[in-house]
Amino acid sequence: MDATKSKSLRETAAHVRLNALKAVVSAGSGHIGGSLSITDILTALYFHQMKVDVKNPKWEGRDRLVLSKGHCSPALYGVLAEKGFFPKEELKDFRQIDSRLSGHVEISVPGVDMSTGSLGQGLSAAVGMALAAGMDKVDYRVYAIMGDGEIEEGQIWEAAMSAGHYKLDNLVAIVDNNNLQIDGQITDVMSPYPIDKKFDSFNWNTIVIDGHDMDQIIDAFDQAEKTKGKPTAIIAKTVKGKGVSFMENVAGWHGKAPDQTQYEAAVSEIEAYLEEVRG
Ligand SMILES: Cc1ncc(C[n+]2csc(CCOP(=O)(O)OP(=O)(O)O)c2C)c(N)n1
Ligand SMILES: [Mg+2]
Repeated sequence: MDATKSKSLRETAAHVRLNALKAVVSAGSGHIGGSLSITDILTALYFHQMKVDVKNPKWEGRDRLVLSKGHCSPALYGVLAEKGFFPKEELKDFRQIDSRLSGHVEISVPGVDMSTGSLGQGLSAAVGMALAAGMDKVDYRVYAIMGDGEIEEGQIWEAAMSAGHYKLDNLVAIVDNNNLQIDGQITDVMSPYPIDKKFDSFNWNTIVIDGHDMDQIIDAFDQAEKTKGKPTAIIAKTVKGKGVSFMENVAGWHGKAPDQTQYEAAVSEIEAYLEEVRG
């Protein structure tokens, strides 16, 4: 990928981080840690990889995304608003009683392909969509993002088995490997390691990347597209809370909103980063 494109994606990701923070601080609640760990991946998907049409969100030929870790709606709503699926001003109404932007991801929001929030189910939905593409003879790709704690759920592995069995090469699963779940380190709760070998054994193509490096993210999507006869699993090594130093790798920021002072500190840090990227 050329340097200008990579720079522009990094700038966009910073704006998406600001959007996610805005939503969570306005609501006074929400899942910011795991939102910041997938922001770079979501930005690469919506601003580079996926075929979507903001004017026609339900276009049959669009690529689909299932955010299986549906508690991270601030990141998905943040990227969809940045892309223009709905006005950015709506983010301040996140989690309000009359808002369509609820705490977990809802299909009623323009640009959303699947309602999620009950962990463990999203990959099964994505497998169904990927199978449907073949049956309907429509050429689209399906992306599913799961948490590394989430993959402790058994249903994920039934879905993995069926995707391997049906050779769903239009399906890409991304594991947000931030090493933390709600109660702490994934290795202390129920280790899913080695994640790549598990997908490999279900007949998947597996790629391990740094989930904050735009070039590696885009490269992995390219490799997935070139892989025939197998689905691809991208194990993305990430940092929970990425981009806001005091939130990084701290389990306590899983589902907590910053107060006003913390919010302002987070915004200044991201704005300083933006300046740095712009040069
Ligand atoms: C079936 C189900 N069980 C429990 C929860 C509550 N819950 C929400 S987030 C979370 C932790 C998920 O950890 P991980 O998948 O690693 O997410 P991330 O680190 O990306 O936030 C839990 C247990 C849920 N949403 N669904
Ligand atoms: Mg996690």
